[in-house]
Amino acid sequence: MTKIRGCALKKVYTCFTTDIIHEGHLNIIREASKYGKLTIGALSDRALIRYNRFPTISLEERMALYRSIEGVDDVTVQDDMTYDAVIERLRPDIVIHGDNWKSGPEKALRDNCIAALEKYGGQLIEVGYTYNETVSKADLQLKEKLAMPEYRRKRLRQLIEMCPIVKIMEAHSGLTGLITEKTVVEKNGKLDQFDGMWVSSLCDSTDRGKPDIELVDMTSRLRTINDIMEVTTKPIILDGDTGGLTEHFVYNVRTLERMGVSAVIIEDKTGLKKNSLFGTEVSQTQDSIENFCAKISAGTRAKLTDDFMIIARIESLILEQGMDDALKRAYAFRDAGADGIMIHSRKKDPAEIFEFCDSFRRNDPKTPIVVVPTSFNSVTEEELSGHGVNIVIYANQLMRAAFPVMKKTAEEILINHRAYEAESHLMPFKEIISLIDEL
Ligand code: SPV
Ligand code: MG
Repeated sequence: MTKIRGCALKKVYTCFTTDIIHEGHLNIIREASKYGKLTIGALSDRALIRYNRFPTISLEERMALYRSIEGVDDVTVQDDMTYDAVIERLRPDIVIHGDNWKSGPEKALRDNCIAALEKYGGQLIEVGYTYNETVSKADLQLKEKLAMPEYRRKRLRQLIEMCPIVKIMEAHSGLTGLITEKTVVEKNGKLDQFDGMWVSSLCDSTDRGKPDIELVDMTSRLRTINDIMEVTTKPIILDGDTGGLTEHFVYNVRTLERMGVSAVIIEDKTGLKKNSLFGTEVSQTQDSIENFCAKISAGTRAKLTDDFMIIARIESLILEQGMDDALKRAYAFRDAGADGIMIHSRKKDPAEIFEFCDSFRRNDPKTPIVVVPTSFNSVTEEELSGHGVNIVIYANQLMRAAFPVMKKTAEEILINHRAYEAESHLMPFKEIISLIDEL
């Protein structure tokens, strides 16, 4: 306990994960100061990201904001979303928290907090969470801010700086965008979620019942992006196929950048593009280094911000042109202005991806590396990060997950002449629409 002017004041602690202060926070502070001397923990950027509260102001600004509130005695950094370390360090008599963490993934954080307090007889006090129109509006405004192009666009670069590996999930519609935006899991007391969305040419085409041969035009692709943007805040990487004609690519760079897309990945193929997962089973032509560099440079010149990234995708391993060719292209594309390199493979084993990354990283410690482990799917994010990968894209799993159940359901209804038998593997619509926000 802390002694001030002869009287014993209890040490009270609470953690804030917010960029704005509303009535709900003020209520917690009011309650907390009744018990003693209040320290607020400002959750670190890295932990905020996993907590679905992407920061719109810096940690220093958040700390200054918390410090300025009446009733706050001290502000410290809480590095991790779990409480044990900060509780051990500060040994507060009381931790104050809203009562909105008793169920769902956040319950693990509550359990962790209680266990840490129990070690020395500390106490958890939970105050009723303030649900009212002003608080909901403030939460919504913060979310809307994150959806604005200038915030969304730069978020990928910020994530690359902040995370050991950025995890991107495929989305091809508003609904799959919402799944990517909102899915949170708890494992070993930590929360986790995806960092952003990949708008795949394969899934965008397949969703329209079309082949993945650059047949779905940019106007349609932009509509998919817009559908996703309407309901999400996380950054978007567009699969830009070959980038098309350089003369068209520069206009598309401008459009994507203006919309708030964070990156476009273009692949070094020319002529009729086929999906890489076909490899050499179909005829595909790799572009020359010179031509592709010219396309990258033109795109780079067209960009208006440093936030937007043009990432060059190398198809040498897919087209069996060898590791040396892949590496030669990587350095050439980087020197032409590419903001990142995507290396692709359709081998089951990640060995050639590791070899590429290790060689590239020996000469270039910084340029972001992107991989798409569809074929080499046994590889873990930790292993990829250990070989210098910055972004992992799960390029088609949501679509492949939905398809078998849709097909089975259609067959069952046809066989049974009713929907009853299919019901057991269908989600009630009430549950699906719980994802959809109401204004
Ligand atoms: C896509 O998702 O459309 C891709 C990745 O380009 S792959 O299908 O692996 O080529
Ligand atoms: Mg594609």
